Amino acid sequence: MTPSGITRRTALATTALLLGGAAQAQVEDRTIRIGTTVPADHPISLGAKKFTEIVAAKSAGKLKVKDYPALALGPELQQQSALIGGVQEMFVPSSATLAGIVREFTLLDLPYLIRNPAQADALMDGPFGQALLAKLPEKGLVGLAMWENGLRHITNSRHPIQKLEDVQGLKIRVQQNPIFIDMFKALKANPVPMSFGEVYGALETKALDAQENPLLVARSAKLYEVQKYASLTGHAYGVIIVLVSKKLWDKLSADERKLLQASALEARDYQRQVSREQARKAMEELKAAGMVINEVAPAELDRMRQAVQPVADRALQTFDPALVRLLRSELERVSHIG
Ligand code: EAX
Repeated sequence: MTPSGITRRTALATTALLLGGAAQAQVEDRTIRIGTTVPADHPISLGAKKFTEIVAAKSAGKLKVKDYPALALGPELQQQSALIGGVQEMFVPSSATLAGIVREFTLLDLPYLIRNPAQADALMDGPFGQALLAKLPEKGLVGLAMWENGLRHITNSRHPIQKLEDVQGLKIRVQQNPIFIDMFKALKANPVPMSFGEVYGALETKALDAQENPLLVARSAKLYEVQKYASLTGHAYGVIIVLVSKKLWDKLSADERKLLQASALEARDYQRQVSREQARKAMEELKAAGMVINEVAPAELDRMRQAVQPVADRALQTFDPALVRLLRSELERVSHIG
Protein backbone atom coordinates (compact mmCIF):
# COMPACT_ATOMS: atom_id res chain seq x y z
CA MET A 1 0.00 0.00 0.00
CA THR A 2 1.51 3.37 -0.91
CA PRO A 3 1.64 5.61 2.15
CA SER A 4 -0.04 9.03 2.10
CA GLY A 5 1.98 11.95 0.65
CA ILE A 6 3.41 13.05 3.99
CA THR A 7 4.19 9.52 5.15
CA ARG A 8 5.78 8.70 1.81
CA ARG A 9 8.00 11.80 1.90
CA THR A 10 9.03 10.94 5.47
CA ALA A 11 9.80 7.36 4.51
CA LEU A 12 11.84 8.47 1.50
CA ALA A 13 13.70 11.06 3.58
CA THR A 14 14.41 8.48 6.29
CA THR A 15 15.61 5.96 3.75
CA ALA A 16 17.71 8.65 2.07
CA LEU A 17 19.51 9.27 5.35
CA LEU A 18 20.09 5.51 5.84
CA LEU A 19 21.55 5.30 2.32
CA GLY A 20 24.15 7.89 3.22
CA GLY A 21 22.16 11.03 2.62
CA ALA A 22 21.20 10.42 -1.02
CA ALA A 23 18.26 12.75 -1.52
CA GLN A 24 14.93 11.03 -2.20
CA ALA A 25 16.32 7.45 -2.21
CA GLN A 26 13.98 5.34 -4.30
CA VAL A 27 13.06 2.35 -2.09
CA GLU A 28 9.68 0.72 -2.58
CA ASP A 29 7.74 -1.57 -0.21
CA ARG A 30 8.85 -5.07 -1.19
CA THR A 31 8.77 -8.56 0.29
CA ILE A 32 11.85 -10.70 -0.40
CA ARG A 33 12.07 -14.40 0.48
CA ILE A 34 15.59 -15.74 1.07
CA GLY A 35 16.15 -19.50 1.28
CA THR A 36 19.05 -21.41 2.82
CA THR A 37 19.90 -25.11 2.79
CA VAL A 38 20.80 -25.69 6.43
CA PRO A 39 19.02 -25.39 9.80
CA ALA A 40 18.46 -21.98 11.42
CA ASP A 41 21.38 -22.34 13.89
CA HIS A 42 23.99 -22.88 11.16
CA PRO A 43 26.18 -19.84 10.32
CA ILE A 44 24.84 -19.80 6.74
CA SER A 45 21.30 -19.34 8.05
CA LEU A 46 22.52 -16.97 10.78
CA GLY A 47 24.11 -14.93 8.00
CA ALA A 48 20.81 -14.85 6.12
CA LYS A 49 19.00 -13.78 9.30
CA LYS A 50 21.56 -10.98 9.81
CA PHE A 51 21.01 -9.95 6.17
CA THR A 52 17.27 -9.57 6.81
CA GLU A 53 18.01 -7.34 9.82
CA ILE A 54 20.54 -5.16 7.98
CA VAL A 55 18.19 -4.66 5.00
CA ALA A 56 15.29 -3.76 7.30
CA ALA A 57 17.45 -1.18 9.08
CA LYS A 58 18.87 0.35 5.89
CA SER A 59 15.45 0.54 4.19
CA ALA A 60 13.51 1.78 7.24
CA GLY A 61 11.49 -1.42 7.03
CA LYS A 62 10.40 -0.94 3.43
CA LEU A 63 12.31 -3.98 2.14
CA LYS A 64 10.91 -6.89 4.15
CA VAL A 65 13.24 -9.91 3.83
CA LYS A 66 11.92 -13.19 5.26
CA ASP A 67 14.37 -16.07 5.74
CA TYR A 68 13.47 -19.73 5.12
CA PRO A 69 16.21 -22.08 6.44
CA ALA A 70 16.72 -25.83 5.89
CA LEU A 71 15.40 -25.98 2.30
CA ALA A 72 11.91 -24.95 3.50
CA LEU A 73 11.32 -23.45 0.02
CA GLY A 74 12.37 -26.68 -1.73
CA PRO A 75 15.50 -28.55 -2.88
CA GLU A 76 18.52 -26.61 -4.11
CA LEU A 77 17.89 -26.99 -7.85
CA GLN A 78 14.20 -26.09 -7.41
CA GLN A 79 15.01 -22.88 -5.54
CA GLN A 80 17.69 -22.01 -8.10
CA SER A 81 15.13 -22.46 -10.89
CA ALA A 82 12.58 -20.40 -8.94
CA LEU A 83 15.03 -17.48 -8.86
CA ILE A 84 15.68 -17.76 -12.59
CA GLY A 85 11.93 -17.90 -13.20
CA GLY A 86 11.34 -14.90 -10.96
CA VAL A 87 9.00 -16.72 -8.54
CA GLN A 88 11.47 -16.54 -5.64
CA GLU A 89 13.68 -13.56 -4.85
CA MET A 90 16.85 -14.86 -3.07
CA PHE A 91 18.66 -18.10 -2.27
CA VAL A 92 21.95 -18.82 -0.46
CA PRO A 93 23.23 -22.26 -1.56
CA SER A 94 26.60 -23.93 -1.88
CA SER A 95 28.32 -22.60 -4.99
CA ALA A 96 28.47 -26.25 -6.10
CA THR A 97 24.74 -25.98 -6.86
CA LEU A 98 25.56 -23.61 -9.74
CA ALA A 99 27.48 -26.29 -11.68
CA GLY A 100 24.61 -26.81 -14.14
CA ILE A 101 24.10 -23.06 -14.66
CA VAL A 102 27.67 -21.65 -14.80
CA ARG A 103 30.11 -24.55 -15.11
CA GLU A 104 33.04 -22.30 -14.16
CA PHE A 105 31.84 -22.32 -10.54
CA THR A 106 33.01 -25.94 -10.31
CA LEU A 107 36.54 -24.52 -10.27
CA LEU A 108 35.81 -23.61 -6.65
CA ASP A 109 35.17 -27.29 -5.92
CA LEU A 110 38.56 -28.54 -7.13
CA PRO A 111 40.08 -30.81 -4.48
CA TYR A 112 42.50 -29.22 -2.04
CA LEU A 113 42.21 -25.84 -3.81
CA ILE A 114 42.07 -23.89 -0.55
CA ARG A 115 43.96 -24.68 2.63
CA ASN A 116 42.49 -22.15 5.07
CA PRO A 117 39.75 -19.52 5.48
CA ALA A 118 42.08 -16.53 5.01
CA GLN A 119 43.13 -17.86 1.61
CA ALA A 120 39.47 -18.50 0.78
CA ASP A 121 38.48 -14.91 1.60
CA ALA A 122 41.32 -13.51 -0.50
CA LEU A 123 40.45 -15.72 -3.48
CA MET A 124 36.66 -15.20 -3.32
CA ASP A 125 36.85 -11.43 -2.73
CA GLY A 126 39.48 -10.91 -5.43
CA PRO A 127 39.36 -10.81 -9.24
CA PHE A 128 38.76 -14.55 -9.65
CA GLY A 129 35.66 -14.51 -7.47
CA GLN A 130 34.43 -11.41 -9.27
CA ALA A 131 35.04 -13.09 -12.65
CA LEU A 132 32.78 -15.96 -11.60
CA LEU A 133 30.04 -13.65 -10.30
CA ALA A 134 30.13 -11.73 -13.61
CA LYS A 135 28.97 -14.90 -15.41
CA LEU A 136 25.69 -15.18 -13.47
CA PRO A 137 23.47 -12.35 -14.86
CA GLU A 138 23.28 -13.86 -18.36
CA LYS A 139 21.87 -16.98 -16.68
CA GLY A 140 19.18 -15.06 -14.77
CA LEU A 141 21.00 -14.79 -11.44
CA VAL A 142 22.91 -12.04 -9.61
CA GLY A 143 25.57 -12.98 -7.06
CA LEU A 144 25.97 -10.43 -4.26
CA ALA A 145 28.59 -12.07 -2.06
CA MET A 146 30.49 -15.26 -1.26
CA TRP A 147 30.10 -16.52 2.29
CA GLU A 148 31.76 -19.44 4.08
CA ASN A 149 30.72 -23.06 4.36
CA GLY A 150 34.21 -24.30 5.26
CA LEU A 151 36.63 -27.18 4.83
CA ARG A 152 34.77 -30.34 3.91
CA HIS A 153 35.42 -33.63 5.75
CA ILE A 154 34.00 -37.13 5.37
CA THR A 155 31.58 -38.64 7.90
CA ASN A 156 30.47 -42.26 7.72
CA SER A 157 28.83 -45.03 9.72
CA ARG A 158 31.30 -47.84 8.98
CA HIS A 159 34.84 -47.05 10.14
CA PRO A 160 37.34 -44.26 10.76
CA ILE A 161 39.02 -43.14 7.53
CA GLN A 162 42.72 -43.34 8.34
CA LYS A 163 44.12 -44.25 4.93
CA LEU A 164 43.17 -43.89 1.26
CA GLU A 165 41.83 -47.45 1.08
CA ASP A 166 39.28 -46.72 3.85
CA VAL A 167 37.30 -44.53 1.44
CA GLN A 168 37.01 -47.32 -1.12
CA GLY A 169 33.54 -48.77 -1.49
CA LEU A 170 31.76 -46.18 0.68
CA LYS A 171 28.32 -45.22 -0.66
CA ILE A 172 28.77 -41.50 -0.16
CA ARG A 173 26.32 -38.67 -0.84
CA VAL A 174 27.85 -35.83 -2.81
CA GLN A 175 26.55 -32.48 -4.01
CA GLN A 176 24.97 -32.46 -7.48
CA ASN A 177 28.20 -31.41 -9.13
CA PRO A 178 30.55 -33.29 -11.51
CA ILE A 179 33.74 -32.44 -9.64
CA PHE A 180 32.52 -34.11 -6.43
CA ILE A 181 31.27 -37.13 -8.39
CA ASP A 182 34.64 -37.47 -10.17
CA MET A 183 36.60 -36.85 -6.96
CA PHE A 184 34.95 -39.71 -5.08
CA LYS A 185 35.10 -42.02 -8.08
CA ALA A 186 38.85 -41.35 -8.13
CA LEU A 187 38.91 -42.36 -4.45
CA LYS A 188 37.11 -45.59 -5.49
CA ALA A 189 33.99 -44.72 -3.46
CA ASN A 190 30.42 -44.90 -4.80
CA PRO A 191 29.28 -41.24 -5.05
CA VAL A 192 25.51 -40.58 -4.98
CA PRO A 193 24.57 -36.97 -5.97
CA MET A 194 21.58 -35.82 -3.92
CA SER A 195 19.89 -32.75 -2.44
CA PHE A 196 21.09 -32.08 1.10
CA GLY A 197 17.48 -32.38 2.30
CA GLU A 198 17.53 -36.14 1.63
CA VAL A 199 20.87 -36.87 3.31
CA TYR A 200 19.78 -37.47 6.93
CA GLY A 201 17.11 -40.00 5.89
CA ALA A 202 19.43 -41.83 3.49
CA LEU A 203 22.07 -42.14 6.21
CA GLU A 204 19.48 -43.21 8.79
CA THR A 205 18.18 -46.05 6.60
CA LYS A 206 21.78 -47.00 5.68
CA ALA A 207 20.95 -46.43 2.02
CA LEU A 208 24.15 -44.43 2.26
CA ASP A 209 27.25 -45.00 4.38
CA ALA A 210 28.69 -41.49 4.23
CA GLN A 211 28.49 -37.85 3.31
CA GLU A 212 31.01 -35.01 3.20
CA ASN A 213 30.57 -31.52 4.61
CA PRO A 214 32.15 -29.11 7.09
CA LEU A 215 31.72 -30.31 10.68
CA LEU A 216 29.28 -27.46 11.37
CA VAL A 217 26.86 -28.87 8.79
CA ALA A 218 27.11 -32.27 10.52
CA ARG A 219 26.37 -30.56 13.84
CA SER A 220 23.45 -28.39 12.68
CA ALA A 221 21.80 -31.18 10.67
CA LYS A 222 22.29 -33.59 13.63
CA LEU A 223 24.19 -36.03 11.42
CA TYR A 224 25.91 -37.28 14.58
CA GLU A 225 22.67 -39.21 15.17
CA VAL A 226 23.30 -41.28 12.02
CA GLN A 227 27.08 -41.06 11.54
CA LYS A 228 29.57 -42.55 13.98
CA TYR A 229 32.83 -41.38 12.39
CA ALA A 230 34.17 -38.06 11.14
CA SER A 231 37.60 -38.03 9.48
CA LEU A 232 39.35 -34.71 8.84
CA THR A 233 40.12 -35.14 5.13
CA GLY A 234 39.70 -31.39 4.31
CA HIS A 235 39.37 -32.47 0.66
CA ALA A 236 37.60 -29.29 -0.53
CA TYR A 237 36.60 -25.84 0.72
CA GLY A 238 32.88 -25.08 0.56
CA VAL A 239 31.82 -21.67 -0.73
CA ILE A 240 28.34 -20.22 -0.22
CA ILE A 241 26.86 -17.84 -2.79
CA VAL A 242 24.24 -15.16 -2.07
CA LEU A 243 21.94 -15.15 -5.11
CA VAL A 244 19.22 -12.75 -6.26
CA SER A 245 16.75 -13.39 -9.06
CA LYS A 246 17.73 -11.18 -12.02
CA LYS A 247 14.04 -10.73 -12.76
CA LEU A 248 13.75 -9.02 -9.37
CA TRP A 249 17.10 -7.22 -9.74
CA ASP A 250 16.01 -5.64 -13.04
CA LYS A 251 12.95 -4.14 -11.29
CA LEU A 252 14.99 -2.54 -8.49
CA SER A 253 16.08 1.08 -8.38
CA ALA A 254 19.79 1.89 -8.21
CA ASP A 255 19.27 2.74 -4.52
CA GLU A 256 17.64 -0.62 -3.80
CA ARG A 257 20.43 -2.51 -5.58
CA LYS A 258 23.07 -0.54 -3.66
CA LEU A 259 21.24 -1.31 -0.43
CA LEU A 260 21.02 -5.08 -1.05
CA GLN A 261 24.63 -5.27 -2.26
CA ALA A 262 25.94 -3.39 0.80
CA SER A 263 23.80 -5.53 3.12
CA ALA A 264 25.08 -8.80 1.61
CA LEU A 265 28.70 -7.70 2.10
CA GLU A 266 28.04 -6.51 5.66
CA ALA A 267 26.32 -9.83 6.43
CA ARG A 268 29.25 -11.65 4.80
CA ASP A 269 31.75 -10.30 7.33
CA TYR A 270 29.43 -11.29 10.19
CA GLN A 271 28.76 -14.72 8.66
CA ARG A 272 32.43 -15.58 8.19
CA GLN A 273 33.21 -14.51 11.76
CA VAL A 274 30.40 -16.62 13.24
CA SER A 275 31.34 -19.56 11.01
CA ARG A 276 34.93 -19.52 12.31
CA GLU A 277 33.89 -19.02 15.92
CA GLN A 278 31.47 -21.96 15.75
CA ALA A 279 33.86 -24.15 13.73
CA ARG A 280 36.36 -24.00 16.60
CA LYS A 281 33.77 -25.62 18.86
CA ALA A 282 32.19 -28.04 16.38
CA MET A 283 34.67 -30.88 16.89
CA GLU A 284 34.14 -30.94 20.66
CA GLU A 285 30.37 -30.69 20.22
CA LEU A 286 30.34 -33.67 17.84
CA LYS A 287 32.57 -35.71 20.15
CA ALA A 288 30.23 -34.90 23.06
CA ALA A 289 27.36 -36.12 20.85
CA GLY A 290 29.13 -39.47 20.48
CA MET A 291 31.05 -39.13 17.22
CA VAL A 292 34.56 -40.55 16.88
CA ILE A 293 36.66 -37.93 15.09
CA ASN A 294 40.12 -38.60 13.69
CA GLU A 295 42.85 -36.64 11.99
CA VAL A 296 44.25 -38.21 8.83
CA ALA A 297 48.03 -38.67 8.77
CA PRO A 298 49.81 -36.25 6.36
CA ALA A 299 51.22 -39.15 4.33
CA GLU A 300 47.69 -40.50 3.79
CA LEU A 301 46.36 -37.02 2.95
CA ASP A 302 49.13 -36.84 0.32
CA ARG A 303 48.00 -40.19 -1.11
CA MET A 304 44.42 -38.86 -1.30
CA ARG A 305 45.62 -35.67 -3.00
CA GLN A 306 47.57 -37.72 -5.54
CA ALA A 307 44.54 -39.95 -6.18
CA VAL A 308 42.28 -36.97 -7.01
CA GLN A 309 44.86 -34.76 -8.77
CA PRO A 310 43.89 -36.17 -12.24
CA VAL A 311 40.34 -34.90 -11.58
CA ALA A 312 41.65 -31.36 -11.20
CA ASP A 313 44.09 -31.69 -14.12
CA ARG A 314 41.34 -32.92 -16.47
CA ALA A 315 38.88 -30.27 -15.32
CA LEU A 316 41.32 -27.39 -15.76
CA GLN A 317 41.83 -28.36 -19.41
CA THR A 318 38.12 -27.82 -20.12
CA PHE A 319 37.89 -24.14 -19.08
CA ASP A 320 38.83 -20.86 -20.75
CA PRO A 321 42.64 -20.71 -20.49
CA ALA A 322 42.47 -17.04 -19.50
CA LEU A 323 40.21 -17.91 -16.53
CA VAL A 324 42.50 -20.78 -15.54
CA ARG A 325 45.51 -18.46 -15.73
CA LEU A 326 43.68 -15.99 -13.48
CA LEU A 327 42.90 -18.81 -11.02
CA ARG A 328 46.48 -19.99 -10.98
CA SER A 329 47.89 -16.47 -10.46
CA GLU A 330 45.36 -15.82 -7.71
CA LEU A 331 46.18 -19.13 -5.99
CA GLU A 332 49.85 -18.13 -6.09
CA ARG A 333 48.99 -14.71 -4.62
CA VAL A 334 46.88 -16.11 -1.77
CA SER A 335 49.14 -19.12 -1.05
CA HIS A 336 51.27 -16.95 1.26
CA ILE A 337 48.23 -15.98 3.34
CA GLY A 338 47.25 -17.60 6.63
O1 EAX B 1 24.95 -25.46 1.59
O2 EAX B 1 24.66 -29.68 0.14
C1 EAX B 1 25.73 -29.54 0.79
O3 EAX B 1 26.49 -30.48 1.09
C2 EAX B 1 26.08 -28.15 1.24
O4 EAX B 1 27.40 -28.12 1.76
C3 EAX B 1 25.15 -27.70 2.36
O5 EAX B 1 23.84 -27.83 1.95
C4 EAX B 1 25.41 -26.23 2.68
